[in-house]
Amino acid sequence: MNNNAAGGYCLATYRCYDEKADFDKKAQGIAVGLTVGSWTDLPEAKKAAMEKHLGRVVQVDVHEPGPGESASERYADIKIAYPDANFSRDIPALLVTVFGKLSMDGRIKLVDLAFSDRFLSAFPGPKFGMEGVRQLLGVHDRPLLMSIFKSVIGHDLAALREQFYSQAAGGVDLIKDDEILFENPLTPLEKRVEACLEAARQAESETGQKLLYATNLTGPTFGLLDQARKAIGAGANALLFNVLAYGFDALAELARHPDVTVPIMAHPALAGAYYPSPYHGIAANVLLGKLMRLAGADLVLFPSPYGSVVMPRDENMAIKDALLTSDPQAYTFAGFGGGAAGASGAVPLKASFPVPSAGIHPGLVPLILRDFGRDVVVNAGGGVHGHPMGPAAGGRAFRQAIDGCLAGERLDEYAAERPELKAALDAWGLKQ
Ligand code: 1AE
Repeated sequence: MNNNAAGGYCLATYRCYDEKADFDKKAQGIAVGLTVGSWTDLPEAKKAAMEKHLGRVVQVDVHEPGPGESASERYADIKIAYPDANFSRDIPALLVTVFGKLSMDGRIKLVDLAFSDRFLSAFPGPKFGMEGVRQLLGVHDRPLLMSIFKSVIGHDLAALREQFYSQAAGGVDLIKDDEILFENPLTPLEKRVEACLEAARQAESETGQKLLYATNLTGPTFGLLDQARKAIGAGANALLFNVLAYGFDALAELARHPDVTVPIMAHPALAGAYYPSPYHGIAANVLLGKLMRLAGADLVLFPSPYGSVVMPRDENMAIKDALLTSDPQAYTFAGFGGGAAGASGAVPLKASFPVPSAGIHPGLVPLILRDFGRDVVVNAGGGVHGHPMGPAAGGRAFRQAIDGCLAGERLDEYAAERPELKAALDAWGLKQ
């Protein structure tokens, strides 16, 4: 199938550092080098034929270092439009085009992407999205709470089941596998799902609360779909997936497959190899925001600005915006005849649930809700399991913290009559 017929252009924005470069020339070099290869040397007749494949420089914004800034801080924000005609409508083709060889060529970082309507239309995005996950759980009016399995390697099914139940009993909405739990003889996928779902049913019968269990989808890439079918056949109602270890296309193929009938939760393992440097890699809002949503993640985990693995707050808010926005301008580039941005009037992708994670404890809930509002999953491993009164109390402490914040209360006062929350605040402190 020819799926790369001419349409619009996808727009890549780079921040490029160089002490002396002529950034206009550099931008032209990228636009030509990553598309038709050479331009000025082409005969006129050839130029006419190649024009539709030529990259276009859209903008070059130079930042000259000010007083007190080092010359090495000289940079330009460069926007280049790449014709859809050059690449098939999949994320690997797009990434290799806009940042393949270029990613290794000096101090340059891919800081944003916008897509032609035509490119976007090849991606169904999240099958459930944030609202779909809420519907499965029947919870619409508050942030969700997720707990992470901890200490799972080397444990058998009975131990896993017990750990699942103790988390579930505290009133969490979701439980996810640890991302380092792979196929293993003690807790093989189908048996693990059966044991955990049985514990979930027991907890549900006691708490009246629905629960999703995201089991870790692992193994060789070509076997992932069969593994997903097995997990779902055994009753799995969500999947966890280490997207960056496999590539965005693996997620996209799973998410769009009709047999994958449960939400997919994207884990950010390996993301630190891509986003933290100001000079290299792919910015967090692209990596953990736009591309995760485009590829179909229903929930996306990423470090928060407040926990044990810290990401700057502005980067965090940019991920949140990328996952939630319905503004077509954020995703669509309509230049050079690419068609109206979001002809439908909104980003044609369901929103993905943001899940700021790592080192989260109940005393951080006020900050999470301040920054994310209700559209967030509060997620913790150690903050549930390490609670001084046990994991069930850990879950309850989080739920109390969420309720207290939604009621507009100060958590130190709200905790006075709630021993679980009080114990958590005594153990880990409070930031509000
Ligand atoms: C950013 C990913 C967080 C994660 O997967 C994880 O396991 C967190 O555990 P805790 O909450 O830091 O114990």
